Amino acid sequence: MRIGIVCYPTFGGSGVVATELGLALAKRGHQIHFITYSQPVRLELLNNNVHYHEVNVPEYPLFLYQPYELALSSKLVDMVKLHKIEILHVHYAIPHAYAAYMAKKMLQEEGIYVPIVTTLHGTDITLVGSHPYYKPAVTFSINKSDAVTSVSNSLKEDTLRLFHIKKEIHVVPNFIDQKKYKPMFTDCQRALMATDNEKIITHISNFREVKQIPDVIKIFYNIQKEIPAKLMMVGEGPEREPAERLCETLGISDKVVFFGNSNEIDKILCFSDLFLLPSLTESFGLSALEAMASGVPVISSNTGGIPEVNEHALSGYLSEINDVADMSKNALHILTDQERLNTFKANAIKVSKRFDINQVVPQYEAIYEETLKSCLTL
Ligand code: GMT
Repeated sequence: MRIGIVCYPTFGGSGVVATELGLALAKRGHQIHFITYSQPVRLELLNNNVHYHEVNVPEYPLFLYQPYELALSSKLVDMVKLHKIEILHVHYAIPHAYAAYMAKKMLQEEGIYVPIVTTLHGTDITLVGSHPYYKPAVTFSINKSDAVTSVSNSLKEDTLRLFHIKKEIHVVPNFIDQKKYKPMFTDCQRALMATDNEKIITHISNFREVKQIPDVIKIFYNIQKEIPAKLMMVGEGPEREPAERLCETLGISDKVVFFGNSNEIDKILCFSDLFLLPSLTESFGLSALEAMASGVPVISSNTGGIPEVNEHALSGYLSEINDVADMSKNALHILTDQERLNTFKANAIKVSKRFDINQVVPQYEAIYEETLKSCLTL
């Protein structure tokens, strides 16, 4: 199949999933066209079947807001025609599903029919999309998609609760390429970050309020009072600076490393002992799954889709949102007994295998085939 993929190319789960999906589909013989405003961060282009097309938005002083949707829909029209793209898979409703619908209508005028598959990732529904300013457009774009998928049952329920949706929503969970996250304990350079007796705790996110960064710091503060430990903070966002200040106030700055955004997530996870994800909401929690696949147990909140990923008392522990005391207690329970830690590490890998790429990618292929078939019969 010739498939066009639209996503956010920056650091962030939806872009990562879209990129990994495109690469996996390319390996399975499909021709993939990424259509985005910059090259997705995890996109390796050394493959005959992978193409990247940049959407340019010419600046014009008259516009207070440059019209990205317009540029994207025009680019989609051009790319569908030029590369004979058969189906468009857009990740994130805003504004991708909206722009794809416009492209579809423009193409129809020329007798070309290209169906749209929209994947909902979470923030497009729970945090941004349900705002009254966006809601009518998001509802419309979802209902006008030819197929809709969501990354967890929880997100499907949220979507049906928050919007008036007439389409069926297929749950296709996020996935992991086990090969990429296979623990490589021999060369993971743990010694660079901590001494042998120190435990390494890690958090990876975009440092937005929803991630509850102060909770991450407080949990670590409680851990390091009891056992030697270091905290690895990976990512960028508005909560980073306040977090650095909080570490200073608590007197733990020398035990916390702020990496900023990193393309070496697998290496960082390789030397981690525990992953913290105390979010307010999370449709799935891809970073938790990536940690688990690397053999890192997860201490998380029990919100949204996280319980579908992190299994309580097996791959880690779940607590109520903001229950720092419970999360700290659970973290110490895992970390203070090496045998128990090893069991949790092994179980984290086992649970992550439920989301193996080879089980999930065929689900998307089936949806593409089904959508193309039903569109042909229209
Ligand atoms: O919140 C983020 O980390 C970014 C956001 C995004 O749009 O990339 O992540 C959302 O999609 C990910 C991939 O499906 C999910 O794993 C995240 O849970 C989800 N974030 C939220 O729901 C807050």
